Amino acid sequence: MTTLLAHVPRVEGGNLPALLRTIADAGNRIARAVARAGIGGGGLGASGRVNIQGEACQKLDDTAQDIFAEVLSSSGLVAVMASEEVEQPTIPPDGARGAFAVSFDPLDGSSNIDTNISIGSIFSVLRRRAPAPDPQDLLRPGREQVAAGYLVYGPRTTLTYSAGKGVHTFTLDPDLDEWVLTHEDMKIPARGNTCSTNGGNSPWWFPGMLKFVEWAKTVDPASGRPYGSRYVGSLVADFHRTLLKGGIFLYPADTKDPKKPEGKLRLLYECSPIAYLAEQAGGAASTGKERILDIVPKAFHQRCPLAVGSREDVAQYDVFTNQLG
Ligand code: AHM
Ligand code: MG
Repeated sequence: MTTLLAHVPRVEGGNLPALLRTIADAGNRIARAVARAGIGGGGLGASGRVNIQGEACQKLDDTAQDIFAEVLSSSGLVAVMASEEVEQPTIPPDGARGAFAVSFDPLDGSSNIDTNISIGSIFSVLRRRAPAPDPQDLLRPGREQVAAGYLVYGPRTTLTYSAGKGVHTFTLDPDLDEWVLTHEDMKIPARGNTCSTNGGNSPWWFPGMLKFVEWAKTVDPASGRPYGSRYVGSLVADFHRTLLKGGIFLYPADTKDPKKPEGKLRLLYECSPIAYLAEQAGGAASTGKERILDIVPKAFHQRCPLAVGSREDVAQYDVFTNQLG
């Protein structure tokens, strides 16, 4: 059996297989917490904490954050880490030994937690560049990632990762408590027939986005339109479907909230790792104007418009946004 440790390629200067194994262990623990939530009256609902984004945190957000922070801090592999749930990046006690700068969203799709819909964790890995652990090391374009991936806590617990040599998925065997390689060298179809977006935001969309969704709904059998509509509201689940079946996921910039002119999703630990996986699978990821992986981050919790999936669908979206804004 191919183990995760044996499957992850080595990189110079740091033990990447061990880091991925550490993240998989965190995912295994979070999956158990997710599966047990509600039993005995605990685990579900809001924790009372409000995060840096002004969002009400769920109890499982806090649990997942604690697990990720604990395993990464004690791994000896991490120099600095940023989380959706923590305002400033943190440096583990032995960060000076760490070869990697890691950004993560410990529990993505929080609004779905209480309804037993698939949720997950997302991570992005950069090589440490600074001589000493330095939060600024995290503010580098996504094309510099040495690995990225996500876990899905759904009907199955899966870990999908890339370390620059394709995209692969391991599935947790609950009987053996082992990660089993189930999908190797995954490729996104060049074109799909699904459009995934929160249509409730359409009153605030820009003309290019409105045009694309109208295009996707237009009857044109020759090009497989109209596209079907699928939207879970958990990025990990929506992207995983897109990876397997093709199509496009969109969370565009809009005018809904002047405090969020770039849409909702965050660059460091949502858009950038998902874009890396998409490109590794032969797909594309764009803001509508530029490649996600070329954006140089200015802030740890920076937001970013995202169009990701089949390369021909993303290219069509880029055409409309460049023409119409
Ligand atoms: P979260 O990290 O707080 O859960 O927020 C990110 C999630 C994504 O998983 C998903 O794509 C998006 O928010 C859904 O947002 P909306 O409810 O506005 O459609
Ligand atoms: Mg998220």
